[in-house]
Amino acid sequence: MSEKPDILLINPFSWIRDGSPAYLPYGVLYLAGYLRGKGIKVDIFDANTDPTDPLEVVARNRPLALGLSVLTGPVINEALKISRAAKSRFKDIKIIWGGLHPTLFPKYVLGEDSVDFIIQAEGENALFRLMDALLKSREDPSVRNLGYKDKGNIFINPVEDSLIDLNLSPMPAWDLVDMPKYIANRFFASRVLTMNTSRGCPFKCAFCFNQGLPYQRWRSLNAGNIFKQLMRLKDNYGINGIQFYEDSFDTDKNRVKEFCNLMISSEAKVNWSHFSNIIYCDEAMLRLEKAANCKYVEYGVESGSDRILQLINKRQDVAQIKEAFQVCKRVGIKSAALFMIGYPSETKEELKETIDLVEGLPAHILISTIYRPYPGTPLYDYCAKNKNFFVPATLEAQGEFYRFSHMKDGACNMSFVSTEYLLKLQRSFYAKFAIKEAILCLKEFNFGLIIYYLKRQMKPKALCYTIKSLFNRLSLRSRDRVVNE
Ligand code: B12
Ligand code: SF4
Repeated sequence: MSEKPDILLINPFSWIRDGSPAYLPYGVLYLAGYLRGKGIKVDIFDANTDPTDPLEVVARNRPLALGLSVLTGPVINEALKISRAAKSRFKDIKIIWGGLHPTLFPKYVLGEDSVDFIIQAEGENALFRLMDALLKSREDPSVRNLGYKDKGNIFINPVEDSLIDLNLSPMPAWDLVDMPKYIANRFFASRVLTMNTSRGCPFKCAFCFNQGLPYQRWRSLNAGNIFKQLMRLKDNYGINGIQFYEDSFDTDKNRVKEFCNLMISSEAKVNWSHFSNIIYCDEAMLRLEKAANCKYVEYGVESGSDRILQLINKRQDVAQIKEAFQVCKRVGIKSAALFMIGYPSETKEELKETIDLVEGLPAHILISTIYRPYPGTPLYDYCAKNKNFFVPATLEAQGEFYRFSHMKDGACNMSFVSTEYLLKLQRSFYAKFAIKEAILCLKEFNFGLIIYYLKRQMKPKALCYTIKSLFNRLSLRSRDRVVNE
Protein backbone atom coordinates (compact mmCIF):
# COMPACT_ATOMS: atom_id res chain seq x y z
CA MET A 1 0.00 0.00 0.00
CA SER A 2 1.63 3.25 -1.07
CA GLU A 3 -0.31 6.02 0.70
CA LYS A 4 -2.93 5.99 3.44
CA PRO A 5 -6.24 5.20 1.76
CA ASP A 6 -9.47 7.04 2.58
CA ILE A 7 -11.30 3.77 2.09
CA LEU A 8 -10.10 0.22 2.19
CA LEU A 9 -12.34 -1.98 0.04
CA ILE A 10 -12.40 -5.55 1.29
CA ASN A 11 -13.09 -8.68 -0.68
CA PRO A 12 -13.70 -11.08 2.22
CA PHE A 13 -12.56 -14.65 1.79
CA SER A 14 -15.11 -16.14 -0.58
CA TRP A 15 -13.91 -18.91 -2.79
CA ILE A 16 -10.69 -20.73 -3.48
CA ARG A 17 -10.32 -23.53 -5.96
CA ASP A 18 -7.25 -25.66 -5.43
CA GLY A 19 -5.30 -23.03 -3.60
CA SER A 20 -6.05 -20.04 -5.80
CA PRO A 21 -9.08 -17.92 -6.47
CA ALA A 22 -10.56 -18.33 -9.93
CA TYR A 23 -12.75 -15.26 -10.33
CA LEU A 24 -11.60 -11.68 -10.01
CA PRO A 25 -13.74 -9.62 -7.59
CA TYR A 26 -15.09 -7.17 -10.16
CA GLY A 27 -17.38 -5.39 -7.69
CA VAL A 28 -14.46 -3.94 -5.71
CA LEU A 29 -12.24 -3.64 -8.79
CA TYR A 30 -14.73 -1.42 -10.62
CA LEU A 31 -15.52 0.57 -7.46
CA ALA A 32 -11.83 1.21 -6.79
CA GLY A 33 -11.24 2.35 -10.38
CA TYR A 34 -14.21 4.71 -10.17
CA LEU A 35 -13.36 6.22 -6.76
CA ARG A 36 -9.74 6.70 -7.77
CA GLY A 37 -10.87 8.54 -10.89
CA LYS A 38 -12.82 10.92 -8.60
CA GLY A 39 -9.83 11.64 -6.39
CA ILE A 40 -10.70 9.37 -3.46
CA LYS A 41 -7.70 7.45 -2.12
CA VAL A 42 -8.57 3.80 -2.23
CA ASP A 43 -6.97 0.44 -1.71
CA ILE A 44 -8.20 -3.16 -1.81
CA PHE A 45 -7.62 -5.91 0.71
CA ASP A 46 -8.30 -9.22 -0.99
CA ALA A 47 -8.65 -12.03 1.54
CA ASN A 48 -8.71 -14.56 -1.28
CA THR A 49 -5.05 -13.96 -2.03
CA ASP A 50 -3.66 -12.36 1.13
CA PRO A 51 -3.50 -14.39 4.36
CA THR A 52 -2.66 -11.31 6.48
CA ASP A 53 -5.14 -10.49 9.23
CA PRO A 54 -7.18 -7.63 7.71
CA LEU A 55 -7.07 -5.83 11.09
CA GLU A 56 -3.30 -5.55 10.79
CA VAL A 57 -3.77 -3.83 7.46
CA VAL A 58 -6.38 -1.52 8.98
CA ALA A 59 -4.14 -0.74 11.98
CA ARG A 60 -1.27 0.13 9.65
CA ASN A 61 -3.29 2.38 7.38
CA ARG A 62 -6.12 3.70 9.56
CA PRO A 63 -8.52 4.42 6.67
CA LEU A 64 -11.59 6.50 7.35
CA ALA A 65 -13.85 3.70 6.10
CA LEU A 66 -13.94 0.01 5.29
CA GLY A 67 -16.13 -1.11 2.38
CA LEU A 68 -17.01 -4.79 2.40
CA SER A 69 -18.35 -6.59 -0.65
CA VAL A 70 -20.89 -9.20 0.38
CA LEU A 71 -23.05 -11.52 -1.70
CA THR A 72 -25.56 -13.97 -0.29
CA GLY A 73 -23.34 -16.87 0.72
CA PRO A 74 -20.88 -17.98 3.40
CA VAL A 75 -18.93 -14.81 2.70
CA ILE A 76 -21.47 -13.11 5.01
CA ASN A 77 -19.80 -14.74 8.01
CA GLU A 78 -16.33 -13.69 6.86
CA ALA A 79 -17.57 -10.12 6.46
CA LEU A 80 -19.19 -10.20 9.90
CA LYS A 81 -15.94 -11.31 11.54
CA ILE A 82 -14.02 -8.45 9.95
CA SER A 83 -16.70 -5.81 10.68
CA ARG A 84 -17.05 -6.76 14.33
CA ALA A 85 -13.33 -6.98 15.00
CA ALA A 86 -12.66 -3.68 13.21
CA LYS A 87 -15.45 -1.86 15.00
CA SER A 88 -14.45 -3.05 18.45
CA ARG A 89 -10.80 -2.07 17.90
CA PHE A 90 -11.24 1.17 15.93
CA LYS A 91 -14.37 2.85 17.26
CA ASP A 92 -14.40 5.72 14.73
CA ILE A 93 -13.97 3.69 11.60
CA LYS A 94 -17.01 3.74 9.29
CA ILE A 95 -18.12 0.33 8.14
CA ILE A 96 -19.98 0.11 4.84
CA TRP A 97 -21.45 -3.04 3.31
CA GLY A 98 -22.28 -3.22 -0.38
CA GLY A 99 -23.08 -5.95 -2.90
CA LEU A 100 -26.03 -8.27 -3.31
CA HIS A 101 -26.62 -9.26 0.30
CA PRO A 102 -27.22 -5.75 1.65
CA THR A 103 -29.19 -5.06 -1.54
CA LEU A 104 -31.56 -7.93 -0.86
CA PHE A 105 -31.50 -7.86 2.95
CA PRO A 106 -30.98 -4.19 3.87
CA LYS A 107 -32.71 -4.31 7.24
CA TYR A 108 -30.96 -7.45 8.43
CA VAL A 109 -27.59 -5.94 7.57
CA LEU A 110 -28.28 -2.55 9.13
CA GLY A 111 -29.55 -4.36 12.21
CA GLU A 112 -25.96 -5.52 12.76
CA ASP A 113 -24.29 -3.19 15.29
CA SER A 114 -20.92 -3.10 13.59
CA VAL A 115 -22.33 -1.89 10.25
CA ASP A 116 -22.80 1.88 9.87
CA PHE A 117 -23.96 2.12 6.26
CA ILE A 118 -25.15 -0.09 3.47
CA ILE A 119 -25.21 0.72 -0.21
CA GLN A 120 -27.71 -1.12 -2.32
CA ALA A 121 -27.49 -1.94 -6.02
CA GLU A 122 -24.88 -0.31 -8.27
CA GLY A 123 -22.27 1.07 -5.90
CA GLU A 124 -20.09 3.55 -7.77
CA ASN A 125 -21.99 6.81 -7.50
CA ALA A 126 -23.44 6.24 -4.04
CA LEU A 127 -20.10 5.21 -2.53
CA PHE A 128 -18.42 8.25 -4.05
CA ARG A 129 -21.06 10.58 -2.62
CA LEU A 130 -20.91 8.93 0.78
CA MET A 131 -17.10 9.10 0.90
CA ASP A 132 -17.15 12.69 -0.27
CA ALA A 133 -19.49 13.58 2.59
CA LEU A 134 -17.50 11.60 5.18
CA LEU A 135 -14.23 13.20 4.07
CA LYS A 136 -15.79 16.62 4.51
CA SER A 137 -16.99 15.53 7.97
CA ARG A 138 -20.61 15.99 7.11
CA GLU A 139 -23.57 13.70 6.68
CA ASP A 140 -25.53 13.51 3.43
CA PRO A 141 -28.64 11.45 4.14
CA SER A 142 -30.02 12.17 0.67
CA VAL A 143 -27.64 9.81 -1.15
CA ARG A 144 -29.65 7.39 -3.28
CA ASN A 145 -29.01 3.66 -2.61
CA LEU A 146 -27.78 4.51 0.90
CA GLY A 147 -29.05 2.87 4.09
CA TYR A 148 -28.01 4.30 7.47
CA LYS A 149 -28.91 4.49 11.14
CA ASP A 150 -29.84 7.53 13.17
CA LYS A 151 -30.62 7.37 16.89
CA GLY A 152 -31.28 3.68 16.68
CA ASN A 153 -33.63 3.96 13.68
CA ILE A 154 -32.91 2.44 10.31
CA PHE A 155 -33.36 4.53 7.12
CA ILE A 156 -33.23 3.07 3.64
CA ASN A 157 -33.15 5.52 0.75
CA PRO A 158 -34.73 4.76 -2.63
CA VAL A 159 -32.63 2.98 -5.23
CA GLU A 160 -31.28 5.16 -8.04
CA ASP A 161 -32.81 4.43 -11.40
CA SER A 162 -30.16 6.09 -13.55
CA LEU A 163 -27.04 3.99 -13.90
CA ILE A 164 -23.44 4.91 -14.68
CA ASP A 165 -22.21 4.70 -18.27
CA LEU A 166 -19.84 1.75 -18.19
CA ASN A 167 -18.08 3.06 -21.30
CA LEU A 168 -17.14 6.30 -19.57
CA SER A 169 -15.98 4.62 -16.36
CA PRO A 170 -12.33 3.91 -15.64
CA MET A 171 -11.01 0.40 -16.11
CA PRO A 172 -11.16 -1.96 -13.13
CA ALA A 173 -8.26 -1.33 -10.68
CA TRP A 174 -6.47 -4.59 -11.46
CA ASP A 175 -3.22 -3.11 -10.12
CA LEU A 176 -4.64 -3.21 -6.57
CA VAL A 177 -5.00 -7.00 -6.39
CA ASP A 178 -2.54 -9.84 -6.75
CA MET A 179 -3.29 -10.63 -10.40
CA PRO A 180 -0.81 -13.48 -10.94
CA LYS A 181 -2.69 -15.50 -8.29
CA TYR A 182 -5.88 -15.23 -10.37
CA ILE A 183 -4.35 -16.60 -13.54
CA ALA A 184 -5.82 -20.09 -13.99
CA ASN A 185 -4.91 -23.04 -16.17
CA ARG A 186 -8.13 -24.05 -17.89
CA PHE A 187 -8.76 -26.62 -20.58
CA PHE A 188 -9.19 -23.94 -23.27
CA ALA A 189 -6.07 -21.91 -22.40
CA SER A 190 -3.24 -22.14 -19.90
CA ARG A 191 -3.29 -18.57 -18.54
CA VAL A 192 -6.88 -17.46 -18.06
CA LEU A 193 -8.30 -14.41 -16.30
CA THR A 194 -11.96 -13.46 -15.94
CA MET A 195 -13.56 -10.31 -17.33
CA ASN A 196 -16.90 -8.64 -16.63
CA THR A 197 -18.23 -6.54 -19.49
CA SER A 198 -21.95 -6.20 -18.83
CA ARG A 199 -24.35 -5.88 -15.95
CA GLY A 200 -27.92 -7.00 -15.53
CA CYS A 201 -29.94 -9.48 -17.51
CA PRO A 202 -33.01 -9.18 -19.75
CA PHE A 203 -34.44 -12.52 -18.60
CA LYS A 204 -36.71 -13.09 -15.65
CA CYS A 205 -36.00 -16.56 -14.33
CA ALA A 206 -38.17 -17.13 -11.29
CA PHE A 207 -35.29 -18.24 -9.04
CA CYS A 208 -32.85 -15.48 -9.89
CA PHE A 209 -32.10 -12.30 -7.94
CA ASN A 210 -32.31 -10.30 -11.17
CA GLN A 211 -36.07 -10.49 -10.82
CA GLY A 212 -37.67 -7.25 -9.90
CA LEU A 213 -34.50 -5.24 -9.28
CA PRO A 214 -34.97 -2.23 -11.56
CA TYR A 215 -31.26 -1.44 -11.74
CA GLN A 216 -30.60 -4.87 -13.19
CA ARG A 217 -31.48 -3.83 -16.74
CA TRP A 218 -28.89 -5.02 -19.18
CA ARG A 219 -26.09 -2.60 -20.10
CA SER A 220 -22.57 -3.16 -21.33
CA LEU A 221 -19.15 -2.05 -22.43
CA ASN A 222 -18.98 -1.59 -26.19
CA ALA A 223 -16.90 -3.93 -28.33
CA GLY A 224 -13.99 -1.47 -28.57
CA ASN A 225 -13.77 -1.21 -24.79
CA ILE A 226 -13.98 -4.96 -24.27
CA PHE A 227 -11.12 -5.34 -26.70
CA LYS A 228 -9.12 -2.60 -24.95
CA GLN A 229 -9.55 -4.28 -21.55
CA LEU A 230 -8.63 -7.65 -22.99
CA MET A 231 -5.48 -6.29 -24.59
CA ARG A 232 -4.53 -4.54 -21.35
CA LEU A 233 -4.75 -7.88 -19.53
CA LYS A 234 -2.80 -9.61 -22.28
CA ASP A 235 -0.02 -7.01 -22.32
CA ASN A 236 0.26 -6.63 -18.54
CA TYR A 237 -0.21 -10.20 -17.38
CA GLY A 238 0.69 -12.36 -20.37
CA ILE A 239 -2.63 -14.17 -20.51
CA ASN A 240 -3.81 -16.33 -23.41
CA GLY A 241 -7.41 -16.89 -22.31
CA ILE A 242 -10.39 -14.90 -21.02
CA GLN A 243 -13.50 -16.20 -19.34
CA PHE A 244 -16.29 -13.64 -19.67
CA TYR A 245 -18.01 -14.18 -16.34
CA GLU A 246 -21.30 -12.31 -16.36
CA ASP A 247 -25.00 -13.00 -16.58
CA SER A 248 -25.61 -12.39 -20.24
CA PHE A 249 -22.60 -11.71 -22.46
CA ASP A 250 -24.39 -11.98 -25.80
CA THR A 251 -27.62 -10.05 -25.29
CA ASP A 252 -26.49 -7.52 -27.91
CA LYS A 253 -25.57 -9.50 -31.02
CA ASN A 254 -23.98 -6.53 -32.74
CA ARG A 255 -21.64 -5.99 -29.81
CA VAL A 256 -20.49 -9.62 -30.04
CA LYS A 257 -20.11 -9.42 -33.83
CA GLU A 258 -18.00 -6.28 -33.58
CA PHE A 259 -15.90 -7.82 -30.82
CA CYS A 260 -15.34 -10.96 -32.91
CA ASN A 261 -14.30 -8.89 -35.90
CA LEU A 262 -11.80 -7.01 -33.75
CA MET A 263 -10.39 -10.29 -32.47
CA ILE A 264 -10.11 -11.67 -35.99
CA SER A 265 -8.54 -8.60 -37.58
CA SER A 266 -6.07 -8.04 -34.72
CA GLU A 267 -5.02 -11.70 -34.58
CA ALA A 268 -5.01 -11.27 -30.79
CA LYS A 269 -4.45 -15.00 -30.14
CA VAL A 270 -6.47 -15.04 -26.94
CA ASN A 271 -8.96 -17.88 -26.49
CA TRP A 272 -12.18 -17.05 -24.70
CA SER A 273 -15.41 -18.38 -23.28
CA HIS A 274 -18.73 -16.94 -22.16
CA PHE A 275 -22.11 -17.69 -20.62
CA SER A 276 -25.10 -17.73 -22.93
CA ASN A 277 -28.79 -18.46 -23.09
CA ILE A 278 -30.23 -21.35 -25.05
CA ILE A 279 -32.52 -19.04 -26.99
CA TYR A 280 -29.54 -16.97 -28.14
CA CYS A 281 -27.95 -19.99 -29.76
CA ASP A 282 -27.43 -19.18 -33.43
CA GLU A 283 -25.19 -21.23 -35.70
CA ALA A 284 -23.91 -18.35 -37.83
CA MET A 285 -23.02 -16.37 -34.73
CA LEU A 286 -21.23 -19.31 -33.12
CA ARG A 287 -19.23 -19.82 -36.31
CA LEU A 288 -18.10 -16.20 -36.17
CA GLU A 289 -17.25 -16.59 -32.47
CA LYS A 290 -15.25 -19.68 -33.26
CA ALA A 291 -13.29 -17.81 -35.95
CA ALA A 292 -12.54 -15.22 -33.25
CA ASN A 293 -11.08 -17.91 -30.93
CA CYS A 294 -14.12 -18.57 -28.76
CA LYS A 295 -13.57 -22.08 -27.45
CA TYR A 296 -16.29 -22.66 -24.95
CA VAL A 297 -19.86 -21.57 -24.13
CA GLU A 298 -21.71 -22.22 -20.86
CA TYR A 299 -25.50 -22.56 -21.03
CA GLY A 300 -28.07 -22.35 -18.26
CA VAL A 301 -29.92 -25.61 -18.97
CA GLU A 302 -31.54 -25.61 -15.52
CA SER A 303 -33.79 -28.67 -15.94
CA GLY A 304 -34.74 -31.54 -18.23
CA SER A 305 -38.41 -31.22 -17.38
CA ASP A 306 -40.62 -28.91 -19.42
CA ARG A 307 -42.91 -28.43 -16.41
CA ILE A 308 -40.02 -27.23 -14.26
CA LEU A 309 -38.71 -25.01 -17.06
CA GLN A 310 -42.11 -23.36 -17.12
CA LEU A 311 -42.31 -23.10 -13.35
CA ILE A 312 -38.99 -21.26 -13.26
CA ASN A 313 -39.98 -19.07 -16.20
CA LYS A 314 -37.00 -20.14 -18.26
CA ARG A 315 -37.74 -19.18 -21.81
CA GLN A 316 -36.65 -22.49 -23.33
CA ASP A 317 -37.86 -26.06 -23.66
CA VAL A 318 -36.09 -29.40 -23.73
CA ALA A 319 -36.12 -29.60 -27.54
CA GLN A 320 -34.40 -26.19 -27.81
CA ILE A 321 -31.80 -27.23 -25.25
CA LYS A 322 -30.95 -30.37 -27.22
CA GLU A 323 -30.69 -28.41 -30.45
CA ALA A 324 -28.38 -25.75 -28.95
CA PHE A 325 -25.88 -28.38 -27.82
CA GLN A 326 -26.00 -30.05 -31.24
CA VAL A 327 -25.24 -26.67 -32.84
CA CYS A 328 -22.18 -26.25 -30.59
CA LYS A 329 -21.04 -29.72 -31.54
CA ARG A 330 -21.47 -29.01 -35.27
CA VAL A 331 -19.59 -25.74 -35.00
CA GLY A 332 -16.85 -27.27 -32.86
CA ILE A 333 -17.23 -25.11 -29.76
CA LYS A 334 -17.09 -26.86 -26.39
CA SER A 335 -20.10 -26.46 -24.17
CA ALA A 336 -21.14 -26.68 -20.53
CA ALA A 337 -24.57 -27.46 -19.14
CA LEU A 338 -25.37 -25.68 -15.88
CA PHE A 339 -28.41 -26.96 -14.10
CA MET A 340 -30.09 -27.22 -10.74
CA ILE A 341 -31.81 -29.99 -8.85
CA GLY A 342 -34.24 -29.81 -5.95
CA TYR A 343 -36.61 -27.18 -7.34
CA PRO A 344 -39.80 -26.61 -5.36
CA SER A 345 -42.27 -29.41 -6.08
CA GLU A 346 -39.77 -31.32 -8.24
CA THR A 347 -40.46 -35.05 -8.34
CA LYS A 348 -38.17 -38.00 -8.81
CA GLU A 349 -39.52 -38.54 -12.33
CA GLU A 350 -38.68 -34.96 -13.23
CA LEU A 351 -35.20 -35.36 -11.81
CA LYS A 352 -34.86 -38.45 -13.95
CA GLU A 353 -35.74 -36.32 -16.97
CA THR A 354 -32.91 -33.96 -16.02
CA ILE A 355 -30.48 -36.84 -15.62
CA ASP A 356 -31.46 -38.24 -19.02
CA LEU A 357 -31.19 -34.86 -20.68
CA VAL A 358 -27.85 -33.70 -19.32
CA GLU A 359 -26.18 -37.07 -19.65
CA GLY A 360 -27.30 -37.37 -23.23
CA LEU A 361 -26.12 -33.89 -24.24
CA PRO A 362 -22.84 -33.59 -26.10
CA ALA A 363 -21.73 -31.17 -23.35
CA HIS A 364 -18.13 -31.23 -22.22
CA ILE A 365 -18.81 -30.03 -18.72
CA LEU A 366 -21.77 -30.55 -16.37
CA ILE A 367 -22.26 -28.30 -13.38
CA SER A 368 -25.08 -28.97 -10.97
CA THR A 369 -26.19 -27.06 -7.90
CA ILE A 370 -29.00 -27.59 -5.44
CA TYR A 371 -31.79 -25.00 -5.48
CA ARG A 372 -31.89 -22.43 -2.65
CA PRO A 373 -34.64 -19.77 -2.41
CA TYR A 374 -33.40 -16.16 -2.77
CA PRO A 375 -35.64 -13.43 -1.43
CA GLY A 376 -37.10 -11.03 -3.94
CA THR A 377 -37.76 -13.84 -6.41
CA PRO A 378 -41.14 -15.36 -7.35
CA LEU A 379 -39.89 -18.83 -6.54
CA TYR A 380 -39.03 -17.64 -3.05
CA ASP A 381 -42.63 -16.44 -2.63
CA TYR A 382 -43.79 -19.84 -3.87
CA CYS A 383 -41.62 -21.57 -1.25
CA ALA A 384 -42.83 -19.24 1.49
CA LYS A 385 -46.44 -19.96 0.57
CA ASN A 386 -46.29 -23.66 -0.21
CA LYS A 387 -43.39 -24.89 1.86
CA ASN A 388 -43.64 -22.56 4.83
CA PHE A 389 -40.14 -21.38 4.09
CA PHE A 390 -38.67 -18.27 5.69
CA VAL A 391 -35.25 -16.69 5.55
CA PRO A 392 -33.00 -17.66 8.45
CA ALA A 393 -33.35 -15.00 11.11
CA THR A 394 -29.74 -13.92 11.62
CA LEU A 395 -26.93 -12.95 9.29
CA GLU A 396 -24.84 -15.86 10.59
CA ALA A 397 -27.61 -18.33 9.81
CA GLN A 398 -28.07 -16.81 6.35
CA GLY A 399 -24.36 -17.32 5.60
CA GLU A 400 -24.65 -20.94 6.68
CA PHE A 401 -27.90 -21.59 4.80
CA TYR A 402 -26.62 -20.27 1.47
CA ARG A 403 -23.49 -22.40 1.59
CA PHE A 404 -22.72 -24.23 -1.64
CA SER A 405 -23.92 -27.86 -1.58
CA HIS A 406 -24.73 -27.52 2.08
CA MET A 407 -27.89 -29.36 3.02
CA LYS A 408 -27.47 -30.94 6.40
CA ASP A 409 -31.14 -31.30 7.21
CA GLY A 410 -34.33 -31.27 5.21
CA ALA A 411 -35.15 -27.68 6.20
CA CYS A 412 -34.17 -26.19 2.86
CA ASN A 413 -35.23 -29.03 0.63
CA MET A 414 -38.12 -27.64 -1.43
CA SER A 415 -38.56 -30.64 -3.69
CA PHE A 416 -40.65 -33.82 -3.34
CA VAL A 417 -37.59 -36.07 -3.08
CA SER A 418 -35.43 -36.82 -0.08
CA THR A 419 -32.42 -34.69 0.81
CA GLU A 420 -30.31 -37.83 0.80
CA TYR A 421 -31.27 -38.50 -2.83
CA LEU A 422 -30.50 -34.92 -3.88
CA LEU A 423 -27.08 -35.00 -2.28
CA LYS A 424 -26.28 -38.37 -3.81
CA LEU A 425 -27.43 -37.18 -7.18
CA GLN A 426 -25.29 -34.09 -7.00
CA ARG A 427 -22.26 -36.17 -6.05
CA SER A 428 -22.94 -38.51 -8.94
CA PHE A 429 -22.95 -35.54 -11.33
CA TYR A 430 -19.63 -34.50 -9.83
CA ALA A 431 -18.21 -37.91 -10.75
CA LYS A 432 -19.48 -37.59 -14.31
CA PHE A 433 -18.02 -34.09 -14.46
CA ALA A 434 -14.62 -35.31 -13.22
CA ILE A 435 -14.56 -38.09 -15.83
CA LYS A 436 -15.59 -35.74 -18.65
CA GLU A 437 -13.00 -33.16 -17.66
CA ALA A 438 -10.24 -35.78 -17.53
CA ILE A 439 -11.17 -37.00 -21.03
CA LEU A 440 -11.22 -33.44 -22.30
CA CYS A 441 -7.72 -32.75 -20.94
CA LEU A 442 -6.38 -35.90 -22.58
CA LYS A 443 -8.03 -35.03 -25.88
CA GLU A 444 -6.63 -31.50 -25.75
CA PHE A 445 -3.13 -32.76 -24.80
CA ASN A 446 -3.24 -30.31 -21.93
CA PHE A 447 -0.63 -32.11 -19.84
CA GLY A 448 -0.16 -29.15 -17.49
CA LEU A 449 -3.80 -29.47 -16.50
CA ILE A 450 -3.62 -33.26 -16.24
CA ILE A 451 -0.70 -33.01 -13.79
CA TYR A 452 -2.58 -30.34 -11.91
CA TYR A 453 -5.68 -32.58 -11.59
CA LEU A 454 -3.60 -35.55 -10.54
CA LYS A 455 -1.93 -33.45 -7.84
CA ARG A 456 -5.32 -32.23 -6.73
CA GLN A 457 -6.63 -35.76 -6.45
CA MET A 458 -3.70 -36.72 -4.25
CA LYS A 459 -5.15 -34.62 -1.43
CA PRO A 460 -7.03 -37.00 0.92
CA LYS A 461 -10.17 -34.85 1.09
CA ALA A 462 -10.45 -34.51 -2.70
CA LEU A 463 -9.70 -38.18 -3.26
CA CYS A 464 -12.35 -39.22 -0.73
CA TYR A 465 -14.92 -36.94 -2.35
CA THR A 466 -14.22 -38.29 -5.85
CA ILE A 467 -14.31 -41.93 -4.71
CA LYS A 468 -17.57 -41.33 -2.83
CA SER A 469 -18.98 -39.60 -5.91
CA LEU A 470 -18.04 -42.53 -8.12
CA PHE A 471 -19.70 -44.96 -5.69
CA ASN A 472 -22.78 -42.76 -5.56
CA ARG A 473 -22.88 -42.76 -9.29
CA LEU A 474 -22.63 -46.52 -9.52
CA SER A 475 -25.21 -47.11 -6.79
CA LEU A 476 -27.71 -44.63 -8.27
CA ARG A 477 -27.24 -46.12 -11.71
CA SER A 478 -27.82 -49.70 -10.57
CA ARG A 479 -30.80 -48.64 -8.44
CA ASP A 480 -32.33 -46.80 -11.42
CA ARG A 481 -31.76 -49.87 -13.59
CA VAL A 482 -33.61 -52.07 -11.08
CA VAL A 483 -36.49 -49.55 -10.87
CA ASN A 484 -36.72 -49.34 -14.65
CA GLU A 485 -36.64 -53.10 -15.27
C1 B12 B 1 -17.89 -13.79 -10.09
C2 B12 B 1 -19.02 -14.36 -9.25
C3 B12 B 1 -18.69 -15.10 -8.13
C4 B12 B 1 -17.26 -15.28 -7.70
C5 B12 B 1 -16.67 -14.00 -7.12
C6 B12 B 1 -17.64 -13.18 -6.32
C7 B12 B 1 -17.17 -11.78 -6.08
N1 B12 B 1 -16.72 -11.48 -4.89
O1 B12 B 1 -17.18 -10.96 -6.97
C8 B12 B 1 -17.35 -16.45 -6.69
C9 B12 B 1 -16.87 -17.70 -7.38
C10 B12 B 1 -16.57 -16.28 -5.40
C11 B12 B 1 -18.84 -16.54 -6.45
C12 B12 B 1 -19.36 -17.37 -5.46
C13 B12 B 1 -20.70 -17.48 -5.20
N2 B12 B 1 -21.69 -16.90 -5.91
CO1 B12 B 1 -21.42 -15.70 -7.41
N3 B12 B 1 -21.33 -14.64 -8.93
C14 B12 B 1 -20.37 -14.13 -9.60
C15 B12 B 1 -20.95 -13.35 -10.81
C16 B12 B 1 -21.01 -14.28 -12.03
C17 B12 B 1 -20.25 -12.09 -11.22
C18 B12 B 1 -19.98 -11.12 -10.07
C19 B12 B 1 -19.42 -9.89 -10.66
O2 B12 B 1 -18.25 -9.81 -10.92
N4 B12 B 1 -20.28 -8.90 -10.95
C20 B12 B 1 -19.92 -7.63 -11.55
C21 B12 B 1 -19.75 -6.55 -10.49
C22 B12 B 1 -19.39 -5.25 -11.13
O3 B12 B 1 -21.02 -6.44 -9.84
P1 B12 B 1 -21.19 -6.67 -8.28
O4 B12 B 1 -20.20 -7.64 -7.76
O5 B12 B 1 -22.59 -6.90 -7.98
O6 B12 B 1 -20.76 -5.23 -7.67
C23 B12 B 1 -21.55 -4.07 -7.80
C24 B12 B 1 -22.57 -3.89 -6.66
O7 B12 B 1 -23.03 -5.09 -6.12
C25 B12 B 1 -21.88 -3.03 -5.67
N5 B12 B 1 -20.93 -3.61 -4.71
C26 B12 B 1 -20.27 -4.76 -4.71
N6 B12 B 1 -19.42 -4.82 -3.67
C27 B12 B 1 -19.53 -3.67 -2.99
C28 B12 B 1 -18.89 -3.20 -1.84
C29 B12 B 1 -19.22 -1.92 -1.36
C30 B12 B 1 -18.53 -1.41 -0.15
C31 B12 B 1 -20.19 -1.13 -2.03
C32 B12 B 1 -20.55 0.19 -1.51
C33 B12 B 1 -20.84 -1.61 -3.17
C34 B12 B 1 -20.50 -2.87 -3.63
O8 B12 B 1 -21.16 -2.16 -6.50
C35 B12 B 1 -20.58 -2.92 -7.59
C36 B12 B 1 -20.45 -2.03 -8.80
O9 B12 B 1 -21.64 -1.42 -9.11
C37 B12 B 1 -22.37 -13.04 -10.27
C38 B12 B 1 -23.39 -12.67 -11.31
C39 B12 B 1 -23.70 -11.19 -11.23
N7 B12 B 1 -24.70 -10.78 -11.90
O10 B12 B 1 -23.09 -10.39 -10.56
C40 B12 B 1 -22.65 -14.28 -9.44
C41 B12 B 1 -23.54 -14.12 -8.24
C42 B12 B 1 -23.15 -12.88 -7.51
N8 B12 B 1 -23.19 -15.26 -7.41
C43 B12 B 1 -24.19 -15.80 -6.82
C44 B12 B 1 -24.13 -16.90 -5.94
C45 B12 B 1 -25.45 -17.53 -5.54
C46 B12 B 1 -22.90 -17.36 -5.49
C47 B12 B 1 -22.70 -18.48 -4.46
C48 B12 B 1 -23.58 -18.38 -3.25
C49 B12 B 1 -22.88 -19.78 -5.25
C50 B12 B 1 -22.85 -20.96 -4.36
N9 B12 B 1 -24.01 -21.56 -4.18
O11 B12 B 1 -21.81 -21.27 -3.87
C51 B12 B 1 -21.20 -18.34 -4.09
C52 B12 B 1 -21.03 -17.69 -2.70
C53 B12 B 1 -19.59 -17.61 -2.29
C54 B12 B 1 -19.41 -17.24 -0.87
N10 B12 B 1 -18.30 -17.67 -0.32
O12 B12 B 1 -20.23 -16.63 -0.24
C55 B12 B 1 -25.48 -15.09 -7.15
C56 B12 B 1 -25.78 -14.15 -5.98
C57 B12 B 1 -27.14 -14.17 -5.46
C58 B12 B 1 -27.17 -13.30 -4.22
N11 B12 B 1 -28.32 -13.03 -3.73
O13 B12 B 1 -26.21 -12.87 -3.68
C59 B12 B 1 -25.08 -14.32 -8.47
C60 B12 B 1 -25.80 -13.00 -8.66
C61 B12 B 1 -25.37 -15.28 -9.64
C62 B12 B 1 -26.85 -15.41 -9.95
N12 B12 B 1 -27.33 -14.88 -11.06
O14 B12 B 1 -27.60 -16.00 -9.19
N13 B12 B 1 -19.55 -15.78 -7.32
S1 SF4 C 1 -30.68 -15.84 -17.50
FE1 SF4 C 1 -29.37 -16.20 -15.70
S2 SF4 C 1 -28.91 -14.19 -14.85
FE2 SF4 C 1 -30.63 -13.94 -16.28
S3 SF4 C 1 -32.46 -14.05 -15.02
FE3 SF4 C 1 -32.04 -16.12 -15.76
S4 SF4 C 1 -30.74 -17.09 -14.20
FE4 SF4 C 1 -30.76 -14.86 -13.82
